[in-house]
Amino acid sequence: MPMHFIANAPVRSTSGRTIPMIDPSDGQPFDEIQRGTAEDIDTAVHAARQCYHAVWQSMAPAERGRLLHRLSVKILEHADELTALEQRDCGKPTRQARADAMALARYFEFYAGACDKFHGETIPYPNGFSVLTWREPHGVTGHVIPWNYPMQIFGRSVGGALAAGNVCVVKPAEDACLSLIRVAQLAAEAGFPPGALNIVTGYGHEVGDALARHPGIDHISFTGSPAIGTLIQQVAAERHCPVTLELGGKSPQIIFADADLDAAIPVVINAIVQNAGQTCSAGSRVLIDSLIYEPLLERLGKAFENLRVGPAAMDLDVGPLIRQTQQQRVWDFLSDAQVAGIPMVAQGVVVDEAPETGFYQAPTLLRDVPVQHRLAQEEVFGPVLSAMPFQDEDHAIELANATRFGLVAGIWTRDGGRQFRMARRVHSGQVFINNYGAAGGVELPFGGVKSSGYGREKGFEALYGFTTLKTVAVHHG
Ligand code: TXE
Repeated sequence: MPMHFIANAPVRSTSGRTIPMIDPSDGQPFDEIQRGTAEDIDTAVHAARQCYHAVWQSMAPAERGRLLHRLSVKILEHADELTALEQRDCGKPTRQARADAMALARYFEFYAGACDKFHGETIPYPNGFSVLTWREPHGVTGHVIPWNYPMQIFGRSVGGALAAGNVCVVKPAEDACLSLIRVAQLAAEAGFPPGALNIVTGYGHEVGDALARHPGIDHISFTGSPAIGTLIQQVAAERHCPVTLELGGKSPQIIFADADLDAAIPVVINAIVQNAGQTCSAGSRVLIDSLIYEPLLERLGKAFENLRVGPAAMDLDVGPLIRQTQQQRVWDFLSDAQVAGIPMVAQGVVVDEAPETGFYQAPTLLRDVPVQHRLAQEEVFGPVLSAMPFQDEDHAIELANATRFGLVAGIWTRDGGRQFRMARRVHSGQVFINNYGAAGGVELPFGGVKSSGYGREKGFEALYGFTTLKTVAVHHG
């Protein structure tokens, strides 16, 4: 049975209780994880702190980099196993789960190289002073990981934190954590000292909350819902603990009449059906130039009808949703759409082989979605794309910015001036022009504005968030 992983050893929860793991493809339990407690978090934080003071803090950055690189290699060596774990846990089609394992390895490869290349500055200063800045790790960082991309979000968050010189306590989501327990074991095999990377599983309101409240946690990185992000922020504020929040979005794909539609269509579809739409950066709104609204909707509709949904192992276009409550959430949005008279353009097909007990949802394209409707305002976190027409650039920007979120925007146009005008005016942390996601490169800083959160992970930029700056002024006469 999977255990917590603390100080390089499997640890049973002090609760003596477990949580069943459910396979989203058939809705059946297939394993159990530890139902952690505040006491378990305390044990992990102490192990981390001891490691930080005894070993990690004094380790040469290049040596830390070698450890991260060895972990990256181990992940590649175990890519099939990690793919299978993630697939079972999350219901991901094989290609997606494998891509996630590869991305995880790449994060550790990237951050391995960053360890000994991140440093402070000297500042020109008069009157016999030398002034310099040191980039210092926070110490023990806490990471609350969601279930939609466990390996990827672990890689971007924990990879950056370790590279910056922190040690980590990780609380994966209760729905999907098997791959991360395995990665922590691999880290131990790679030579990580006991306590550098610790995993405590369990429910958010129990271990997640205990992690956020623990005085031994010096920084919290949270990816999840806006509601829990707010809670974490409040809890952290009580002891002025810095927080990085990534809280999802309602990201627009803006398509002008002069766009290369052959290029745009598959990307627009993938941006909403990848991982069954359970992606923080999902392109869940498509804003279409009124000049091409009808013909483009027709083409998108045909593409939706060709999408096939089924069990993860069948490796179709779309797998199941993570759990029944998530399926119910998507159904609620769709029934609200029906009540509001929002027209459905097309739906994909759930294949006959999909067990009735699995959490399947056919990808759905809706049109003329009113900008104030919750379908245009809230994250569905399912394969539901809302289309709406715009008249000109101003109107497109008005619609694009009319939500409380600001994570990603896609802009499709051949007009160079318009590309930059739109990119400047749209409220988002990332803008992709004539693409969406830039193939997810780990080098690209990622994060949001407004209710999508703040702070950046991925890329070199993440290292700023995972460190604090100390200014040192020396007077030498
Ligand atoms: O998220 P939660 P849920 C959005 C998405 C989805 C909705 C609900 O719209 O439909 O959130 O999903 C931990 N203190 N996103 O309910 O609860 C929890 O155990 C500390 C967007 O699954 O926010 C898990 O590890 N931690 C998103 C993590 O928070 C707590 C990814 C996320 O769970 C906690 C996931 C607490 N009190 C959902 N309560 C994205 N940005 O990608 C829960 N958790």
